[in-house]
Amino acid sequence: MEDFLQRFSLKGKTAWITGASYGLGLAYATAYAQSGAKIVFNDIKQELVDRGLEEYKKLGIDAYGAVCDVTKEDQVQEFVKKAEAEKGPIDILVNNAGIIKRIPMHEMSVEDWQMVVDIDLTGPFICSKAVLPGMMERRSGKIINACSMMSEFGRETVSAYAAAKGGLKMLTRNICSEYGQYNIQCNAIGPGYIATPQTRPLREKQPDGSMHPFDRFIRSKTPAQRWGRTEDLMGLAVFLASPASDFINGQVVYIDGGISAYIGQDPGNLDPSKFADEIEDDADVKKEG
Ligand code: NAP
Ligand code: GCO
Repeated sequence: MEDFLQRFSLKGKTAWITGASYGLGLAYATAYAQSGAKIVFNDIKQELVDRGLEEYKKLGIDAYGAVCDVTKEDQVQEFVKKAEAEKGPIDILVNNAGIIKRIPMHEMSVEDWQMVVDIDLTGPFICSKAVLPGMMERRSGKIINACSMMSEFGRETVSAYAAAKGGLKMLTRNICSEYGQYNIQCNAIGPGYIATPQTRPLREKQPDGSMHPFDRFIRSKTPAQRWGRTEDLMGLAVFLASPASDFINGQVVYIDGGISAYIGQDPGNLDPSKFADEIEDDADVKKEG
């Protein structure tokens, strides 16, 4: 029998992670590079791509990066053509790019709703459609979608995001159903609450120095009583991109510190002195609330 651990290797593969200048995308790309893959990534503006290239260079990763808006099919098709010319056929796609808008639904504009759905749901459709023909021809491919707790649960102010991430769960299942016959696996990572720029507004200290109410709330719902760290997700990302997961298809794998299994406790019972330290990368990246 082959060396079992080789099944977790990405040696000789090319991985495209969308929106990977920082945050979870940067973590996935770093894990993939350290597992042997070549890296291509896009982001929405040149300054982010430049930031990403700088980060990858510091990590010793020779990545290809370019500006590409995942909601624009012409930009995506052009990106794939150039990226594959640089780094070879794309074997692994991680539909990571995403945004959230936290606005009460009755106050949310159609434009804001549409922007979230376009990026978080239509973007993965457009990017997956761009790489599927090559994967079908080679009879091999991995598509990994960025689902969320909001693929299963709702909460106030995130209607567009929850609808998009719920839809992304079903798109994951449908790509599995339609392309499994070509040895293409489509699964999703379902992170809990992870310390990145996207969630920083939910953790920031109050003007009086006290904990953000949501910070206290989410720790009372997490058995580990801590936010996730980007490195907590790297192992699962590599597993779902590797031959070791070839018989897993159409699944959302939740990596949430136990939130989805736990009814939670009274936030007032928490003892902040017992909290594990938060490690938040990308502190220079600012995000709206
Ligand atoms: P993030 O910090 O906001 O990073 C998302 C990246 O995608 C940013 O670089 C962003 O650029 C880029 N992007 C946005 N719109 C784009 C577009 N149209 N085309 C190309 N790139 C675009 O998010 P994150 O926390 O790393 O999360 C990454 C993914 O995981 C997202 O899909 C998110 O919904 C999902 N997720 C996150 C968590 C969490 O707790 N952090 C949990 C579950 C799921 P800008 O800087 O311009 O926005
Ligand atoms: C929010 C958060 C969440 C996380 C993540 C949870 O406002 O509730 O931003 O949506 O980003 O999706 O899994």
